[in-house]
Amino acid sequence: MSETPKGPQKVDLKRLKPYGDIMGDGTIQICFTLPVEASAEAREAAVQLVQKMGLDQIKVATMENVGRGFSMFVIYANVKVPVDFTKIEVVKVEAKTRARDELDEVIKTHIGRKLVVLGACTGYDAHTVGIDAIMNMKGFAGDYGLERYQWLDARNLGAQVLNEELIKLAVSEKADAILVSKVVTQHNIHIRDLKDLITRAKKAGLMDRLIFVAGGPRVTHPLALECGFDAGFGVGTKPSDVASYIVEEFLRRRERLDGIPNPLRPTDEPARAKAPAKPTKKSAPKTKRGSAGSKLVVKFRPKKAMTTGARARKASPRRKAKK
Ligand code: B12
Repeated sequence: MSETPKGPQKVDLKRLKPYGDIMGDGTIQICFTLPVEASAEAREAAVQLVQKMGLDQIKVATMENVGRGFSMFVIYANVKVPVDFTKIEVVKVEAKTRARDELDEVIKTHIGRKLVVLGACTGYDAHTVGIDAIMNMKGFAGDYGLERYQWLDARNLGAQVLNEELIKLAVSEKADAILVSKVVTQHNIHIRDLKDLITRAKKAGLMDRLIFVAGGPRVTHPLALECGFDAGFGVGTKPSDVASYIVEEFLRRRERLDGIPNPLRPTDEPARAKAPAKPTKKSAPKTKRGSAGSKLVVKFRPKKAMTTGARARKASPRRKAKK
């Protein structure tokens, strides 16, 4: 048993380590399965693996057989290396999550019409649960979906929607935002499909006004930016996070394009000048694909994110058009 520390334990943010029972001890719990029966040899193999991961003070808390020929381990061990928390910067979606009532009120008062939001799971992907969680009336984790908002005209198009169909609908329905769910990531199909949508949107001249939001368990905000989207949301996203972003981004963009003051702009932030007739082309910040970590914090991202290489991507697989 370790001694109970006296007084408040000070966190060293420059040398941040996991917390076990003493500040800075670096204790973590790991769980994995080995494809061998539980035995003294299996235990030793597990310990050696954890040692090779660079951890020390290894304690095997649990070793159990799981099915025939497999053993499952729960191990406590200590991380030796810290991270400097004071140097961490993350590219984040720029929006404060607001309540549904507040957002409805903002749209009603400051926009005066319903914002049209189209949601779809695109390409070959048939995983609708994620986009349903965001769009459907009942919502997700106690948070009502976008269909429940009085001032959002939210339409869930379901699964396997073709990018070209989505673009056509965006034009005919005068959509303000497109929400794309990508769950299957095999062979990076999610990236190809997302980029393909943006290429089509650019050809259709939709990039200035339309807000592009991507989501899915392996989608991160930096990845979405890399694909030319405006924002990306991952695991645990709630509908109100997305609605808040759409409303804020709509108002930011309107200020930039039309010079109409953004009522949600923090008072300490300067107003954005009206955009020139031809917006200057700037690249999106370079980010590490799929990682949350990055050197840049994006305050406002101008509409342009595709790299030259991205244009060389192949078309996404498509389902056959409905008759
Ligand atoms: C249910 C399920 C299915 C169901 C889908 C039913 C349906 N109507 O959706 C069925 C059985 C059809 C299915 C089929 C397949 N599946 Co499946 N499936 C799953 C499973 C078990 C759960 C997914 C889920 O519903 N999650 C719950 C939702 C709420 O979470 P979520 O999607 O992450 O959504 C949240 C966030 O990501 C975010 N979000 C999601 N989308 C969006 C969009 C926007 C705009 C925003 C803002 C946010 C957002 O918000 C949500 C709420 O917080 C996962 C494994 C798992 N445990 O995750 C495998 C999984 C996704 N499936 C997988 C695979 C491989 C397949 C198949 C290819 C299997 C096969 N060989 O046939 C097929 C593919 C079919 C197809 N054409 O797409 C793999 C994908 C691997 C990969 N990364 O590519 C997984 C991970 C299983 C695995 N471990 O192998 N599957």
